[in-house]
Amino acid sequence: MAIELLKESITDTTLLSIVDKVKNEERITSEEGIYLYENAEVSYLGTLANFIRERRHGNKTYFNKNFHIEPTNICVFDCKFCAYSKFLRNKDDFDAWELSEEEIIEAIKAYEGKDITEVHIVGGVHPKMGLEYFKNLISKIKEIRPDLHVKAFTAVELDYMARKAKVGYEECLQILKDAGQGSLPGGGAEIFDKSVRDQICKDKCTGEEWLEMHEAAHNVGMPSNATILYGHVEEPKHLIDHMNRLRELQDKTGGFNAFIPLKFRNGNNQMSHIEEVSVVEDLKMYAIARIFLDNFNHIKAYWPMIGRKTTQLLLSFGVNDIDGTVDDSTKIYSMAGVEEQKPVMTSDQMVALIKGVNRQPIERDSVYNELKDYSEMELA
Ligand code: V47
Ligand code: SF4
Repeated sequence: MAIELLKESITDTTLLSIVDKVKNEERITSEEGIYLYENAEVSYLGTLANFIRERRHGNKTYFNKNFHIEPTNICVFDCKFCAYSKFLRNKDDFDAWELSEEEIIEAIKAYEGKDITEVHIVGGVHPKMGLEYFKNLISKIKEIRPDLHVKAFTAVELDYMARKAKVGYEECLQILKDAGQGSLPGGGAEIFDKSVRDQICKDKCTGEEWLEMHEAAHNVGMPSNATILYGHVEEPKHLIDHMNRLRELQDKTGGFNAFIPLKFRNGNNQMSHIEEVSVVEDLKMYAIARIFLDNFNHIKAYWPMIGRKTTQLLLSFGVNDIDGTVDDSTKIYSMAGVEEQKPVMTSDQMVALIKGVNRQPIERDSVYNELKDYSEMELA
């Protein structure tokens, strides 16, 4: 077994004891997590992460059929890493948009008859689009497509909505849930540590508020995802602190579905002077996430962001989910410099990507019920 061979090839006692912990399904500590970032080579991390991935999921690799709607790219906040920062854009810019309710409904209707299972709604934090607007919007979407799972709004958008409507987090979420919202995406988390947040996104909700919002969502019965933004000014201790806080909340609520590392991209933002990290750092980030987050069932690579080739590699570094077919109106990544300018993959292409590295493609719904096994599907 690869993990036994790994033990034979290393002498470092801390790394050896981490192998034993992983084998025995024991949790690693934060100190050990930092030690991995600073001392473990990528093949060691890959072997351990892949061992955990295959113990949990075998070869199964999940994807879903979804599309994105981004109501606006106007934002009241100034995140230094984001092309939508209020310092870079205002509503009169030629490329600013704010979709009306009718336009969003039209976008939903355009998918009528297509076997899409999820719509992901997320965007800039617009000063005028509030709780009432989004409650009505979700109700209308569900009237047209009762079958569609609505995954919507980062904790940052929700925090702003709740404050403006002068309601508590749970009340805000209950209103949206009653309107038909199914879950929360994981955005807005960035890095929870205050000293990093002060440098990269000082004026939006704090790390503590992000966690509080997700706890409230789990309390009202809405599952959620969690993200981390890596590869900028943070250090290993901040990455581990971030994941540790998530691990603690997951122990308490069990409400997280997936963890999604997001690589910082340096196009069109106020941190463009920072060089993007290499693919080796990507592999390390995902592998350590898989090793550290022992109570998260799924580690997801968001392929429009990280690219198709790295996504294939990551399927051997802890990742078991690659998100959706993503017929995408999201510009947040294309503006930040990612290669995928209009990220769409058909389910055939998703299947080919997964089969290309000898994994088993499984279509899932938004809460990870298996819908279809594509193993036997002949590729065109
Ligand atoms: O919070 C913005 C990120 C996030 C940049 O839950 C950037 O299934 C890198 O969270 N470089 C929003 N990242 C998107 C998000 C998401 C995406 C896909 C799936 C799910 C899910 C959630 O986008 C923001 C921020 O961290 N972001 N600008 C940038 N330059
Ligand atoms: Fe606004 Fe979100 Fe971009 Fe921050 S990351 S500027 S909150 S859209």
